[in-house]
Formats: sequence, structure tokens, C-alpha cells
Amino acid sequence: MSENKRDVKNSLLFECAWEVANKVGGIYTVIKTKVPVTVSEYGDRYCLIGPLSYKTAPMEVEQQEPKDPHLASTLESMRNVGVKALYGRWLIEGAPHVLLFDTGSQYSRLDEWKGDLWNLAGIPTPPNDHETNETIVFGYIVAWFLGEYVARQLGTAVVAHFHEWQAGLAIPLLRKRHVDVTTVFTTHATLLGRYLCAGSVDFYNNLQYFDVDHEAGKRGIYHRYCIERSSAHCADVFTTVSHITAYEAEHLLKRKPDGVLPNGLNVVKFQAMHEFQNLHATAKSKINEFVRGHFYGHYDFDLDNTLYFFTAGRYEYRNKGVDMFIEALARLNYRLKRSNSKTTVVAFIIMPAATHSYTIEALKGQAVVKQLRDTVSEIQNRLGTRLFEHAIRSNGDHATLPAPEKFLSEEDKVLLKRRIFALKRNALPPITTHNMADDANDPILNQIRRVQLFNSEADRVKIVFHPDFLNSSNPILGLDYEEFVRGCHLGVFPSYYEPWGYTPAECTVMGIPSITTNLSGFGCFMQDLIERPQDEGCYIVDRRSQSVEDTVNQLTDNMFTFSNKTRRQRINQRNRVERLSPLLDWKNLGIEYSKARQLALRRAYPDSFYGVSGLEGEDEEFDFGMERMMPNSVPASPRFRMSGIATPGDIGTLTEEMQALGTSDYRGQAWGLTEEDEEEGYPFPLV
Ligand code: G6P
Ligand code: 1S3
Repeated sequence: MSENKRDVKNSLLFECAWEVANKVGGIYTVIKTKVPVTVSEYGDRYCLIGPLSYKTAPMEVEQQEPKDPHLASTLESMRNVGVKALYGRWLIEGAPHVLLFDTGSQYSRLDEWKGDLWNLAGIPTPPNDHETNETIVFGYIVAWFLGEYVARQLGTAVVAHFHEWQAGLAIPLLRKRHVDVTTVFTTHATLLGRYLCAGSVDFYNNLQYFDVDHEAGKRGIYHRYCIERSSAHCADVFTTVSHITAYEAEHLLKRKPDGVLPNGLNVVKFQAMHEFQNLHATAKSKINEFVRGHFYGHYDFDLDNTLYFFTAGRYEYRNKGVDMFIEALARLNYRLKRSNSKTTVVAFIIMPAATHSYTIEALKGQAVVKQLRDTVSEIQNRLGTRLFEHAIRSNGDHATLPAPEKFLSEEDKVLLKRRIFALKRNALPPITTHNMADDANDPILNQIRRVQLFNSEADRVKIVFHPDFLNSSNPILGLDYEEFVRGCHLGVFPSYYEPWGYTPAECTVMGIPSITTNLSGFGCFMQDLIERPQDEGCYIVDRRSQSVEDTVNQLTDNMFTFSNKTRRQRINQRNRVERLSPLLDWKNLGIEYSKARQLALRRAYPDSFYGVSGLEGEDEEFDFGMERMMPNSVPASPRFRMSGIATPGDIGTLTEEMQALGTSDYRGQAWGLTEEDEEEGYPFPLV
């Protein structure tokens, strides 16, 4: 690369993603929760780059002047030609530097850049794909910035780490322009994988055989696919978030990843173990309140014997396994009824869909319960006053009290009766809390109709579909997502396509048991680390080597067994699952990112590592600058004992050797599904 010998030990890091200070989905969680460990390693040498959203940035970012003179002069020169940018501190834990570019300020150059992209890389771009247009403008601005920056700052090596195709376009541009930075590209899914899985193909058994260009073209995403593929190929180091996605990327993007960077979380440890159990009880009482309102008129079940199951995520019906969840709920309902169980399961589906507003029924349910509660407390106050007056006037003479109903006035009785009559309802409690934009064609509603889970009194499994994100100011279900999860008993995520899967990981660190599959990155990760994950409250159903029918039965079995647990067993299982949190802590997993950066530096500046003769013996030892932790609180498992001082993060072994290994080196079980199982064995229609 450059003639100058850049300092590789104190490299600078730019981390670039579309979701920096801009929440869209899972990548926001990756970036935001990882910041503290990255800041602890890089300090002021770390800066995130993202798009400037005028809606969210003012709340998320505190504007500052750059202290680095090279950065300041680069930005000034770009501003002089019209590039709008915001530099400052992202107001999150770790308070990292952040640089946000306003893509709107450079749309005038879109056509010029599209032409350049075609000439440079042969990537075509259709006129009206807004997401691709944003990707192009953002990619060109970022490449422009990095090019100018390293032309000014000549002393230190620069690592530029990009996430996902929307932020990846700068990578081929930097490579073509021979810009002296080293690049890492992490993909959190593949475009084609997501599209193929959402259809009804037997994805995993056919990965090797897809005609990728043809499939991408058929789905109108060829241009996006080209951007993703060139980002993967031009990066110095290419990584994914799990072995299952690494396998997918090798076949669909045609480059074998250099390694796996599992997603972590910022785990907060409580002083006392029981604190998170108390949080569960407090949050559960809020969900109880919602349930009383939602099921008014049919509230004939015992909340003390009611369990809350949930699934949540982006609305990808088949990919996130909602089809399987609903089918298994129907079977669970049957089994609970048949066993005369007294347990009721309320299953929540939290998935944003197009809606108009809350339904009148959902609002009314909460209103009538509130009115009843207000009336009861008014009466309670009046009754208390009368009782007090009666007692104080007795002057110690009367040992007996009149019957309590004597204290209830006629007016109180009328008021109470009116409130009780308001609870009458002819229809069954609704499934959904919102008016759906396309009720008749909604896949989730259609599946619920098909299995006839209509919240009838006889049903032991009730369903609530909340087609929106949760927040504490919600008038119906007024809890933040985190609080909601804490209040539930079991998360159920039977995904078919899930590169990682933050939802079960978040359950784990909050001490809530969950079910996932061995087709999710998270599920495979836990299966690799723990001998019997189900004993720890981390259930993993097999979607790889058995038929769909068997998987649904396995899922039903897991839910049924869980429903039969005693309260003590549930408390115990929450304790056990919470003890797994260190496995998912960035303090352990962040080291994989360090390894990826080191590998990128080695590839870009081999002389700085191998010495003048190029002999490996002269290799310099690198300090990853991170604390290596043993998951002390994790239950003993043969797999840990085997690994000695290794950390859970070591599962993604990022080395030069990984390239040399064959496809079979991906972790996880081998693929065992037959086509027949997938296609003919599907026990319920693919809506
Ligand atoms: C927590 C609380 C206990 C409560 C329990 C309810 O563990 O610390 O006081 O009894 O939650 O558990 P459950 O599984 O029935 O919601
Ligand atoms: C992706 O988001 P998704 O829900 O579209 O990235 C997430 C973060 O890496 C990952 O957890 C998830 O599995 C992927 O699918």
C-alpha cells in the first residue's frame, strides 16, 4: 500500500453502518451495545460513521468540533463543496465520536456516481430504488471522506469496518482507488438468503445449487446483490455473525468468510440475584393489568396460574417462524385441554405491521377496567370514612360492628352495578389490538383463523397480536420492550432464517427462558457452548435434521413441558438461564472484533508484522487490548472444561488458516433434511 510506514499498533478505527444513531433493526443493537468495549480498546481513536437523520440525530448526538486536525480539515474541505455532516458525541454509554453524513446534500451527484459505479464495477442501478440510491450516495461520500482523510493523516494505519450492504459500497470504491485503509466487512444476513427463505424453497439443502445471478434477477434485487457481493469480495477481511450465515455467504456471495463475529450484549449484572426476579414480578403485574382489560367479560381464568409466552421481531412470517409458533400453539391448546390443565397460556405476537390505529374494542377494554378500578377505589374511600366515623363514635362502648354491607350506600351499589354491567360483552376478546391495513390477507391472522384460536372460554391458549413496537406510553400495553420481556415467562422464536437472533439472546440476559432453533445463529452458538442447553432454560428445537411435522411436535412438547412446571421450577430456571449471560457479554465476544481488525492490519501491512525478512518467526505479538474473561458464573460444562483458557468468543476463530479449511469446518450439525421432508412434510399451508 503506502510508501510510509503507518503505525499499526495504535491504529484508528472508523466503523460504518446505516444504523449508527439511526434505529432500524438488529444492527443498531449490535453497534450500540458494542460501543463500550470498542471505546475501552480504542478511546478517542474510534469514530462511527452513519447517515444523518434530522429526525433522530438532534436527540442522539451532541455536536462538537473535531480535535483531530486532519479530520477537521477533511470535513472543512467537504463542507466547502456542499457536503453536510454532523460530527460529535453519540449520547450512549461509552459516548463515542460519531460522524453523520447528510445523503440529501449530495443527491445532485447521484447520476454521476451511478455512471461511475457502472464504469468502475459494472454494477447497474435502476432509477427508482430509493434504498439503493441512498446506499450509493452514502457509499460515495464515505469513500470520499476516507480517501481525503488518509491523504492528510499519514502516520497511523486506519481500519474501516463496514456493516451490511447498505454501508458496504465504499469498500469496492476504496479498493479501486487504492486508498490506504484496511477494510473489514461484516454481513448480518445475505440479501438473497432472506428473499429465498421467505418463499417456499428448501433453502439449506440447495445452497450450493442456486444460480445466484438468476435468482437475484428474478427477485428484482440484482443491483443490490452486486453491491453486497462486491463489498464482500473487496474487503480485506470478510466476516459474518454466525457459522450458519458464513456457510450461506460462502455459497451465495461466493467468498468464504474469514471468520465469525458473534453478536454480544452489554450485560448489566445486579448486585443481588433476586433483583431480576423482582423485576419479573413487577413487570408481570403490568401485563396482568393489560390482560384483565383485554379479556374483560371473558376473564374467567386465574392470573396466578397464567403464563405469558411471546414472539417478537420484524414481520417476516416464515423466516421468523411465526407459522410454526401458531401451529404449535394450537397443538398446545389441544394438549392442555386434554390433560384438564388449569393453566392458561396467553401468547403474544409483537410484530409491527401496517395498521390504522388501535381498535375501539382494545381501547374500550382498558377503559372499562380503569373505570371499574376508579369506582372501586372511590367506594373504598367512602366506605373507609364511614367505617372510621362509626368506630370513633362508638366511644369504646360497642364490641360488635354492623355487617360490612351496611356501610355500602345505595348510591355505591348502583354505581358498582353499572360498572359491572359495562363488562358485558357479546363478542370474544379480540386477537389483535390494532385495525390492520389488510386484515383479510394478513398471514398471521389467516393462520390464526385456520387453527381457530379465537380466545374462546374453553381455550387454554389465548392469543394477542400486537402489530406494533411496544413503548411505555402505549395506552393499551404500556411497557417498554425490555420490561415486557421481563414480565413474560417464555420467549418463542422458531426461526427458519435467522443469522443471529437477538430476541432469544436478550431473553437470556434478562433471565427469561426461550426456545429457538438450530437454524438460528444464536441457537447454534449456545448449542456449541453448552452440553444440555435445555436444562439451562435455553431450548433449541431441531429444524435441520427432522421433518417440519416433527419440529412442530418438538416445539409443542417444549411448550407443554414448560406449562407444567411449578412456580419454584420456573424461578429456578430463570436463575439458571440468567447465569448464561457472560457467554453473550461483549466483554467476552468483543475480542472477535479485535481479531478481525488485527487480521485486516496484517493483510494490509504485512511488513509491519513479519519483519524485513518476512519470516513468521519475527512476527510481533499483539495485545488485543481487552480483558479476557472466563464465564465464571456459567454452570460447568464439558465443553468449557475442554476449552481451558479460551473464551466463549473463541468460537469464531479468526485466523488466516480459516481460509484454507474446507466447507465442512462450519460449526453446528450437518444438514440432514430431505427435500421430501421440507416440501411434502409441511403440515400446514404456507400462507
Ligand atoms: C419472582 C419473584 C417471586 C414471584 C415469582 C413469580 O421470582 O421474586 O416473588 O413469586 O417471580 O413467578 P412466576 O413464574 O409465577 O411469574
Ligand atoms: C439481522 O437482522 P434481521 O432480524 O433482519 O441482523 C441482526 C443483527 O446481527 C441478527 O440478529 C438477525 O438475525 C438478522 O436478521
